[in-house]
This record gives sequence, structure tokens and C-alpha cells, in this order.
Amino acid sequence: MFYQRELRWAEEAEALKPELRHERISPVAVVKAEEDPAAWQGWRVRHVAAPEEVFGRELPRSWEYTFDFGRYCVGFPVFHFEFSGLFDAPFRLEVKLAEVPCELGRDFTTYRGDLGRGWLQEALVVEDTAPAEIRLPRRYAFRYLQLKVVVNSTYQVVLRNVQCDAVSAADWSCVTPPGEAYDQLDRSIWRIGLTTLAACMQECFEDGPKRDRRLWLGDLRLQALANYRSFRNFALVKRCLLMFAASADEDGGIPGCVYPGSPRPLAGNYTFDYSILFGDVLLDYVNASGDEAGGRDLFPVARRQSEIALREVENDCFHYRGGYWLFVDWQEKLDRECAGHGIVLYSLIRTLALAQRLGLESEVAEYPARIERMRRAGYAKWFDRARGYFISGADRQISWASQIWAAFAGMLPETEMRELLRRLVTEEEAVPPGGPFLYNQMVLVLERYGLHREAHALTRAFWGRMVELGADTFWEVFDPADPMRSPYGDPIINSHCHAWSTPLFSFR
Ligand code: RAM
Repeated sequence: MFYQRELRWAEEAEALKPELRHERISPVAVVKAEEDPAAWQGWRVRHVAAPEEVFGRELPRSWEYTFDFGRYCVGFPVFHFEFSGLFDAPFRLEVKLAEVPCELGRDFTTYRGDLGRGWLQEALVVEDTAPAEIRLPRRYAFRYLQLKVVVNSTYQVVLRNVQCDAVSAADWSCVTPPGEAYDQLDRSIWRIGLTTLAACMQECFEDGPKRDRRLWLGDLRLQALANYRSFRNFALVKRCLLMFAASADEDGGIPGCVYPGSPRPLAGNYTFDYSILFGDVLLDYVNASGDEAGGRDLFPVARRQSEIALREVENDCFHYRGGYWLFVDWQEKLDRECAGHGIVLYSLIRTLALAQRLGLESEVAEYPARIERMRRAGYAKWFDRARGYFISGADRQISWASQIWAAFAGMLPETEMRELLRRLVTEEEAVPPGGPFLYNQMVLVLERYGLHREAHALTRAFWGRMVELGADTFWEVFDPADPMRSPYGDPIINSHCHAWSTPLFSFR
């Protein structure tokens, strides 16, 4: 459908590829991972030496050191060595990198998850010459870096230093810290949040720099909002929007995620609820950047996603017939139909608002009436007056997801919705979020309904707990009651720096 334009969009996206900023980071300690049932995920690290005690000394034939960089790094590890004596066998170096202690401590051969083991970060370097510098060619995301040599040859090795050539598209000089009114915990949440976002700002917005290192539209929606309030890198958002537009299929549908690539980005998974929010992300972008020409150029893509969404609507209600991925949240117990209705309705509302913002109302002339009908039908089908909540599925499930998306879509009058959201936060019967992604949607929607205080309290309770547990960056998956939770069958494959977990509370 957009074929004529896709190559141009791909070229424009390519032209917006950012120049990454570099920073050299050195380790602050030599540590050892130890099992500790009292620690989060059962592992902690113990300080064993200062890096200077290792650097510059002649090392034994077999050795192993784990360096703690004291902060989260995304970049290329660089090692400096000095070899003396006759170089009579290749130098063999094993490298392991980890975001968190549990990953550092676990033997990767015990990995039992569903996703490919290739995401676990390790490298084997074999050098035939005596190189003064070894730079790993792949980019890694880590706080801990382990080097191991097993039975070296007879030459002597001195490790001069270990560093990370860290890269990011984020510019910290654009950022204004929270005002006086915010305490230490708030400041930590804010700082760790932006550290998370910055780590994910590479040649595109990545979901996580360890895994999946890909651009996902649902993640971009939250990343872009956090970015407008901090690093204000509008070009990177535009590049990502263009990458999605450039990977539309014949029907004009865009995927839920793309793999950066040339001449065109490659489409990844189709995620219904992500794709249909293209117009929402585009509207936020136009509002934040003022780039109306860019908005107009991509408007047909936004409208097409809403049209595709409407195919799943019958008698003004969304029906989940299956056959495609309706993600909403990592919560296995969730009945997604009511939330799905809210997302489709919200997509129409936002595409209409985008058209109005760009003076293109005539292209979506039927939307106002449709929106009204879907609001009424949604209320009639899913709102339970007696219980005061939206319910979903045969089990009449009350969930955060249903309420959140009903709220985004304005399925109740504003004052009633505000009251519902206030009650929801402490509702014991409600199926809670499966992780930070949906908590963040809640923070957003609370703020949209003027519930700033509630959004703040939720942020402190949920993200504050990760701070207490020692997070350097915010985690993709976090359930305070279940440290080993993983949607992928093994927590060491979880991403511990995931931009959708950058808290969206506005520290104003
Ligand atoms: C995972 C990633 C990504 C998310 C999708 C739905 O693979 O964590 O961030 O958007 O799932």
C-alpha cells in the first residue's frame, strides 16, 4: 500500500541515524559473586580487591577476575595487556558479562529459558599474536565483567587495564533534575530512570541493550514520552517512526517491532495493540517537536492502523478472535478483551486528534460518531455498575489492564473514572500488572486524570522498591513478591535495563 513511499522513509530514517556519544568507563572494584538466600534472586557480590591490585602485576598461568564497574555500561569492552617471553601458544581469554549478580553467579550452561541462549553475554577471544589491546567487536550491556584464563602458555601476562567504551545517543546536558520538593528516594528514581532510558538510546530506541536490542512500538510509546521530558532527542523518535512506516506490509500494516537494517528495516513480530498505537506516538511526537510536516507525511500510516484495528470491531465492540498477538501486559491470568476494546478506541481517539492537529479532519470524518458509539457500547458491555469496575471475560475478571485502557479511552465520565482509579490502586480483587510496563501505563493515566499525588505514591512504592534492592537501571520484569519471575522461563534472560520501565511520573 505504501510501497512507493517506503524506500524514501527508509532513506530518511537512515539519514537520521545518530552520532553516538562515547565515554570511557573504568571498573571500581574486583568482586566475587556469592550465593546468599537473603539476597534478591539469591546472589550478591563481595568486594575482594581494588582494580589497581590486579592491574600491572604479572598474572599466574590460570586466573579469573570479576570487575565491577560500579554503574551500568553499554558499550565495547577494551582490555590492555602486556606479554613477555616467547608467545608459543594462542592467548585464550573467556569473557562473561552480567547486568546483575544472579546472572554473574549462574553458570550459563544451566540456562533453561525459552529464548535463545545467544542473549546471555559471553565471548571467547583467541589471539595468535601478543596484542596490546583487545576490543570486543560486539556491544555489551553490563555492570560486571569477568575475565578468565585457564592454563595459559609459558609467556607472562600483565593486565594493564580494563575499560568500557560506552556509547549512547542521549545528551545529559539537556536534562533538568527534579525540584527542591523531591527527596532522596525521588531523585534516585528519577536518575536511575533516565540512566535506563539513556542506555536504551542507541541507533534507535532499543527495548533493552542486552535483550532484545530492538525497536518495539509499544516500548517506543513510553520511551518517547520519557525522552520529551528529559533528553529531548526528537530526531531519534522521528527516525524510529520512519523505520516503522518503512516496514509496512502490502496491506499497510506495520509490525510491532523492527530490526534496524538497510536498505529497509526488517519487520519483526506483529503485535496488534502496539501497531494500532502508531497514531498516538505520532501525535505525541508532533506535539513535542512541532514537526507538522513530518506528521502529515506519516498520517496515512496512522490512519491505516486504525482502519486495520476496526476490522476487529463488531457491533461497536472489540472481539478478540485470536490468530494474532494481543500483548497488553506480561500477565498470564489476564483476560484481554476489555483492554483490547479500550486500546482500539483510544487509537481512534488519538488518530482523530492527530488529524485535527494537522488540519486533516476531513480524512477521518466518520471517526467522531464511531468513537461515541464504541464508548457507549463498551460501557454497556464491560462496565459492572454493582461492582463499580470494568469486567472482562467469562469469569468477570477485574484487572488493572481493563480499567487503565477504559480510562485512556474515556469510557466513563471524568469524575467517575477518577474515583474508580483511586479505588483501583488498593483493590485486592483486581488482577495486578505483570510488571513495570503496565505500572507505567497506570502512572500515565493517573496523571492524565489529575491524580498526581497517587501517581507519585505508586512510583515511590513500586520503583522505590527496585531502588532499595540495588537496581542500577530499572528492570523489564519486577514482581517484589517473586524474584525469579520471568516470562521466558529463566530470570537470567530477563533484561535488567528496559526502557519501558523508565518511570513516567513527571517530577515537576
Ligand atoms: C519482549 C520485550 C519487549 C516487549 C515485547 C512485548 O520481547 O521485552 O520490550 O515490547 O516483549
